[in-house]
Formats: sequence, C-alpha cells, structure tokens
Amino acid sequence: MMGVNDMTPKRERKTITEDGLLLLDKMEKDRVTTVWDRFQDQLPNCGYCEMGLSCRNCVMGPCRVDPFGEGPQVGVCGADANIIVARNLGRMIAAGAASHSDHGRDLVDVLAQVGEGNNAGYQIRDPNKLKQVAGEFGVDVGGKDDLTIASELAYQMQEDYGMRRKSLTLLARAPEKRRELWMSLGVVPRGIDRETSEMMHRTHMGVDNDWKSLLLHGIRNALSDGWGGSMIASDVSDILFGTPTPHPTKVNAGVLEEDQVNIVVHGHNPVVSEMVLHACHSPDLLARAEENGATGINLVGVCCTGNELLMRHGIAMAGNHLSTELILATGAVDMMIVDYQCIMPSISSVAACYNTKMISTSDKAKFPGMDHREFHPHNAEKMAVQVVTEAIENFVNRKEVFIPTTATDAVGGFSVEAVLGALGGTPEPLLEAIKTGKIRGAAGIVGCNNPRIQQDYGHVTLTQRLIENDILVVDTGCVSVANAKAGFKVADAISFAGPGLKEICGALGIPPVLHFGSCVDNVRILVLASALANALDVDISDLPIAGAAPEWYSEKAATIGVYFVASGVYTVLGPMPPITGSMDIVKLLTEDLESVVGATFAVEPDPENAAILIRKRIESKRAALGLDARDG
Ligand code: SF4
Ligand code: MSK
Repeated sequence: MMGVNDMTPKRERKTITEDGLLLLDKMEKDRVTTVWDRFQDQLPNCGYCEMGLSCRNCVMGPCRVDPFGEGPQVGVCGADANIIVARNLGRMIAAGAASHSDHGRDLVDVLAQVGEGNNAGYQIRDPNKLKQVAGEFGVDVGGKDDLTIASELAYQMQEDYGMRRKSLTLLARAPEKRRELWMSLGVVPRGIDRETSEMMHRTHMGVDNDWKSLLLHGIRNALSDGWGGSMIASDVSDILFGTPTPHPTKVNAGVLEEDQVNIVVHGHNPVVSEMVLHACHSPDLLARAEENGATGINLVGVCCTGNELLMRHGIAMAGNHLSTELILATGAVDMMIVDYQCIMPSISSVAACYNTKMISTSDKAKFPGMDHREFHPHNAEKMAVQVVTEAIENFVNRKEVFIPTTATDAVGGFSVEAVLGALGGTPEPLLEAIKTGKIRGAAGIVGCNNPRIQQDYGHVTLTQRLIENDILVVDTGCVSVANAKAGFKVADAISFAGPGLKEICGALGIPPVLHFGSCVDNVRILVLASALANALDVDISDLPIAGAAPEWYSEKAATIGVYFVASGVYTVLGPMPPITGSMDIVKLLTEDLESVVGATFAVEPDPENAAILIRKRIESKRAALGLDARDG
C-alpha cells in the first residue's frame, strides 16, 4: 500500500489500482485527456471558493470576503463570512438532498404505475417488503392484492414529498431517544421537497441571516434525505427489484469480455439498468449478438447503478467514479448507458476516441455527444431492447482491444435483511460479539473518488486498518468497488482481519467488509444502527460505530455526512468541505455538535490518521457503555 509523497511518480499519484495505471498509460499513449489532466489545469484553485467565502447568490455581487482581514469583510448586502459560508453549505446540502430524493421520486412514480396496472415490464418482486413498508406508512394491507397496496403506498409516499405532514413517516425507524432529540431541536423534517425548497428560500439574499439557524435547517434538510427521500428510494427499489441477498461477483476492468458485446451501465437509478439487464437475457438479442460475431452480451456496471445490479443479481463492476473514463480506453465497451448523477460530461469525448456508443436515458440528464433514448415506465422494456440492439450493432466497429487485468472475485448484496438473516434473524449475535470485544465496533465507509486523492488509497487504507483492528466495515457507493478490487470482499478476506473479527466472520462465512449497496443505500446503515440501538435500549450516538467518506466529492456526499452526524454517527471526512472561511462554523461542526446531536465531523485526509480517530471514538463509546476498552 502506498501513500503519495514528493517521491511518488506522477503516474502513481493518480491511482493505486493496477487496471487504472495500465489504462492511464494507454490513454497517455493515445493522447486522450482524463479527469486528472483537467484537475491539474484548474490548479491553483480559487482560495475564496475553497474556503466558502465567495457568494453569487444575487447580481449585486458576486462578492467575496477577504480571509486575511485586509479586503472587504462583508458582501454588497452586508453578509459576513459566517453568513456566506453557512448559505453556501446550506445550498450544497439542498442539492444533495434534492438529487437523492428526486431519484426516490422516480421510483415512487414507477411503483404508482405498477399499482395502476401500467407495469410495462416492472413488477413487485418483494411482496413481503411491500406489505411491511405499506404497514409503516399506515396502509391497511388486509385483504388487498399487491397492486392495490402498491398504489396506496405510492400515494402515501408522495404525501411525504409534499407539505401535508408534520413529520416524515420513516423517522419512526429511528430510536425514540433520537426522535425526541430532533423534536427538541426543531429539526424534524416535515416534507422531503419542503425542506429543500425552504433551504433555497432561506439562502436567498435577505432571508435567514443567522448562521446557526441556517445550519440547523441544514440538519433538517439532510434528515429529509436520509430518513426520507433516500430511504424511500432504497425501499422501493427492494420492492420493485428484490431485497438484496449475497451474490458472488467480479470487479475491475477485467470484467469486460473481448469476445462479447460489452454494455456498461452508469449512474444511479435501477429503473433503467434493471430493464437493460432484462433485455440482455433475451434469446432473440443473444442470437443477434452471435450473428454479429460475438459469443454473448456482457452487462457490467460502474458507480451506483452498477451497485444496484450487483446487490440484486451479482452483475460485475468495471470500476468506480474515477474509472469511468479509464474503462473506455479498453476499446472493449460497445455501449455505455447512463441515467443520472456522477456522469462526467467529458465522457462522450473519451468514448468517441474508442468507438463506444453513448446513450442517455433520462429527460432530466442530457449530455453533449450522447444519443438520447428516453426511458419512461411505459416504454422502458421496448427502449431497453432497442438500445441493446444498437450495442450489438456497434460490436462490429471494434478496433484495438486492451483489457489490462483479470477480474477479482467479490461478494455483494448485504441488505439489513440479509445481515440479520445470516445472524439467525436477530442482531443479538452481532451485539454479543461487540459486548465480548471480539468485534470492537463497526464503521460505515461511504462515498466517492476525488482526483485530489490517489484513487482508492483513502478507502482501502482506512478499511484495512479498521478490519485489522477488529472493526467490522460496511461500505456503499464507490468505496465498495475499491474494497472489492482490493480483495476485501470474499470469505478468505478474513486473513486481513484481526483475530476477533476473523473468528466471527469465519463462523458466519461472511467477509469482514460488507457491501451495503449504492449511495441511497447508506440508509441501510441507519436502519441497522437503529436496530442495534433499539436492542440495547440506547441512542445511535451511544453505539461504538463511526462513519467515513475518505474521498468524497459530491454534494450528495455532503448531505449524507450531515444526516449521519445528525443521526448520532461520528463521521470523518477526507477532503475538507468549503467551510474554513468561518472558524465559528468549523468549530460548530467539529466540536460543538457533540453536545447538540451527540456526534461531530472530523476532517482527516490521511486515512492512517482517520483510522486512529475512528478507533479512539469506538473505544470511548465502548467504555461509556461499560464494555472493555482498549487504548485507541
Ligand atoms: Fe453579494 Fe450578498 Fe448578493 Fe451574495 S447575496 S452576491 S454577498 S450581495
Ligand atoms: S456514484 S455520489 S461518486 S459514491 Fe454513487 Fe460514487 Fe459518490 Fe457518485
């Protein structure tokens, strides 16, 4: 394992992955620019923006506040550093919450259409979960068929998006102590869209100019995502496509097959990718692929729509966020189909160099250089057949193919239901292992890649340090691909774990690092934490757990961090968010929140140090629960 220092060659500063390094060499040879080149072109970054001290919320500006006290200390409207930093952070949270929650809304729309009988290929794959969630939303499920329940549940979920509730339904899953705390702080989210809309209002010039009040609403807005939009997205995905169970899979660029039509799905929403998967199994299309000289159709994923397919079907993963350009350089990708979020607009120009056909599918996410094939619930089945046919036709345009590595084995698909199933239906065995100290605690490692950090170094180093210290790791999003590539997600990976974790995972036959899914599936971590807290009759903040986002880049990750902390989970960020223009806000988020919500953020770019912070936190929580504690 390596970190970056002054002696590290330029090439190795970019990624720790073997496939990534080889594909970077290829792109350099082919003179194709990458995200790392564009990152260099942007340096040095604007210091005002990095500190959160620039504002363009109105056209009296743009304005900036001088951090050295020599230039202006307020904008044209009089907003000072605290107000400007808080407003900027508030808008970041709103954008993240909006993204996840709009993804959830798209799934609720499909659920509603299935309920109305306009299923067009979608169906209820987990009727038990349908009934369970419907019950939570107050739908009387007695004597009703699945479609009626789906229709009534979709209606109730739509109500959660609006302004008719005093509190979101799924907050009831949180421990009572946590809910009482949110109530006392006045941060109970009322409507998913309402809190985002209110944040945009509050941050307009001349509305909320109390930075603490703005940040409290930031908490409410983030909770509307974590316990609202994202939780609905995750639940409805399970209802429509099945609740994940462990599946063997493979990862890295080696999952591409030289002799098959390779289709890569990229984005987040399984509404499109599930239909594409279905089309790839069509005997007619498989025959067509053979007619075109291919031996089959190989569907693989990147980013979170890939994670959704991996969790439910064991579909292989070609890479994570910073691999999305690299894998095109294999020359083996006949088509990339995107939905939305985390799709760099650069990707079409890279694809053009390697004869990859690019397809956009969402009316809300169009890209230059892509062919647009709009998917809606009523036409998705037909549209999926059309795009897979186009991919097959593109196979004959292949030129040079370079698949740099062989794929690594992994296992994914650990929903909360699957974890509890492995434990015999109750969290007791996990709690017992924590009480005896064989497992010291658990950490959720989540989030993206960021060219500021050597790709996957933060994720893999932090994970390795935690599991070797008997801390169970659950991961989501792009971290999960990094950890799978590192070989942490097979049963044999217990060889990386400390003795206690090795014993427990060995007995259960599970890896020490559990793949919990996509970005919206971070809520599965909240649900599991709530189950553990309820079993111990404590709050989430009392548990020996922590969160981390070692390589985060996106607004969604910022929102996830805030709802983790607001739910009582101490969270360590790698990259610094743009808040250092206000030391009042830095202090609030990294110190004072402890006495407010029982958890704080820490910022630590070095994963070795982040591991120490998390171990200390977990050991201090063990001591407070009266369990044996080690020096962290
Ligand atoms: Fe400047 Fe205030 Fe307008 Fe922001 S809102 S651009 S600080 S005048
Ligand atoms: S895809 S939000 S880069 S995890 Fe969910 Fe990865 Fe982060 Fe996008």
